[in-house]
Amino acid sequence: MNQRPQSSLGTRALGVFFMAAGVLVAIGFMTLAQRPEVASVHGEIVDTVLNFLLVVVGVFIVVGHFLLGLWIWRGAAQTAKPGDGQVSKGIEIRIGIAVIAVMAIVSESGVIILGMPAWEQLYGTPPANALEIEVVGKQFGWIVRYPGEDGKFGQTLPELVDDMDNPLGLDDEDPDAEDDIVLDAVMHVPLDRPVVVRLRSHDVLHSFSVAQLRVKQDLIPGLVTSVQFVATRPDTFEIACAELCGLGHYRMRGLLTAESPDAFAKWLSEQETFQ
Ligand SMILES: [Cu+2]
Repeated sequence: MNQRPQSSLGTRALGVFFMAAGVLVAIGFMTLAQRPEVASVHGEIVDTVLNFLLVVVGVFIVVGHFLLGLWIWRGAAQTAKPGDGQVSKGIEIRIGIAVIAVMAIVSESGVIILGMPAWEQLYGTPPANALEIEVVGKQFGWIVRYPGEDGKFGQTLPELVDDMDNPLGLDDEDPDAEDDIVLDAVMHVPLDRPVVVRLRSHDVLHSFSVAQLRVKQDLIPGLVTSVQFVATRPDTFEIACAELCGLGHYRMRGLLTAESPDAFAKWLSEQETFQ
């Protein structure tokens, strides 16, 4: 029995370790780096969902670690008697299942209830006044296309793709293509107007990401995906690729400028059309 004090000390140290881990996690949550200032309507909701998740999961982790440490500490002071474990095992399992169920229901239902309005804004039916812009990802850059005055995107053909002269492979026999505006990694959007970005990829998976707009949408080869937003803050933001897409992934960047409708109209009128 002369080994007991030592093992009890070790167990208590383990208890303190878990409680300290809980405290450190709590400090980590409170000193988290701030997200960039939000610049879209749905972005406010996205932030609410993120904050909700951080608080709920944070409380689970901190309280969980603290209780674990406390039980280890108290267990170290007790001597196990034969049969102790079996008596309470059934109750322990039931309590465990109940706790897991409550944690899952609270966190999941909170995310769904808070997040549905943002989902509707990001992926719902676009309003009639929405501005449609196409963004095509390729290794390693972004090609941005506006439909021009006719509001229609011209046809593109893979065999016409030419990195220098016709990066999208626009069909010069299609009248809809004549006034299309094709730009290299530069995008402007008007403030307070819904923008639909339709996304295509020329090669592998990419992801169109603008942190301030709280927008991140994958581009999938062979599919057209889309995402919508309403910009609320005038500024120029970085478009980043958020999907590791090859050795040049890090330099797959673009610039998105959100500006007043007048400034946007002026800028658009200054851009060169396809023909
Ligand atoms: Cu990429």
